[in-house]
Amino acid sequence: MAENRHKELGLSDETVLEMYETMLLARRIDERMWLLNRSGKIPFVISCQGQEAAQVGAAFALDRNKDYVLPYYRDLGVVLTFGMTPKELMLSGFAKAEDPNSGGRQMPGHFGQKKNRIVTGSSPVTTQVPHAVGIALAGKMENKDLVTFVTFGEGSSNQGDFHEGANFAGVHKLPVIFMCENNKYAISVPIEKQLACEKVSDRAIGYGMPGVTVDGNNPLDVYRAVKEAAERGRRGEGPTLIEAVSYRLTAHSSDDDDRSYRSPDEVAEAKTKDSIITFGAYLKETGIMNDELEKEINDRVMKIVNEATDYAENAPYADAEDALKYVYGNE
Ligand SMILES: Cc1ncc(C[n+]2csc(CCOP(=O)(O)OP(=O)(O)O)c2C)c(N)n1
Ligand SMILES: [Mg+2]
Repeated sequence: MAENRHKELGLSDETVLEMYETMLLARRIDERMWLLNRSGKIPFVISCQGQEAAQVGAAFALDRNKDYVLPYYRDLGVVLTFGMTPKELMLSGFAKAEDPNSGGRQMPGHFGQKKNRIVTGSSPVTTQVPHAVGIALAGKMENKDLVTFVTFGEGSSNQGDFHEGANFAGVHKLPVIFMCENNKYAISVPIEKQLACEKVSDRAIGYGMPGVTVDGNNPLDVYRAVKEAAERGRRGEGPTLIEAVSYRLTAHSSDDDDRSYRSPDEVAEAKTKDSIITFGAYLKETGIMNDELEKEINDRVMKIVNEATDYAENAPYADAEDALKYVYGNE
């Protein structure tokens, strides 16, 4: 990364440190969830590991008081930036009553929090895409200054929902940012077996919108692309497709064994490009962070993760009758 690239983007030293801390927080929450899963305490984990830079870089480029995010299951970095707390995420992991995402009734990764304009999604992949297009249409009809930001995996970019949503947004010039988090796999299927075109961003031309591919391990590259897309959307010029390329550093989920379809060497090679390491190195090269500050940040993050874990583990489960809530529109 070039020296002080963040300054060229108008980002202060404090803001890039905040980005780094959010990325690290997402990583440490995720790592804790795996430990809790493997010790039998939480039922399921689906990781953000390897995608934090794309998620946090993107979310920092949005307006956290106006814009709507429609995240997919890996987007810990997006929801943390938009105001969901580590405690709330742990409550979801432990499936406790206080979980704001579903009151403890959903699998983790189904993020939703009305007050922070994090729109809840469904388990079938890509359903969030037409939802994002619909919210952008509503915003346009009501003359609201908002953009919607929706993410999905590269495998999910083959679903009809993506193509229908992208086409509608292109035709009606809606302020939607489509961000594909290309982590090179859809469970066991590698990218070469998913797409016949070279890049996911190549698909944009078919829907009359710009398409860009950026390094998903570099939060500043993603920030710039999303910032430009948001400005374009606010000017009424329509949607943008961004492909953020990174790598999934964990198995697909806690129920998957990735050793059956990819080599440990490939994963080890990807780990050398891990954004937690490379962005940390950038902050050190530019003199913004030293070893002491790095330790201070890590200690602060671990304290937050420990407190969130203890709180959620000891929190009560929902009452059985709560299963009937939010089903018939009277709550
Ligand atoms: C419509 C639909 N088909 C299949 C699944 C099962 N499934 C869940 S995640 C996933 C892989 C998606 O891959 P990708 O879009 O690349 O996202 P990633 O998990 O790699 O981030 C599949 C096939 C599903 N949830 N919904
Ligand atoms: Mg994928």
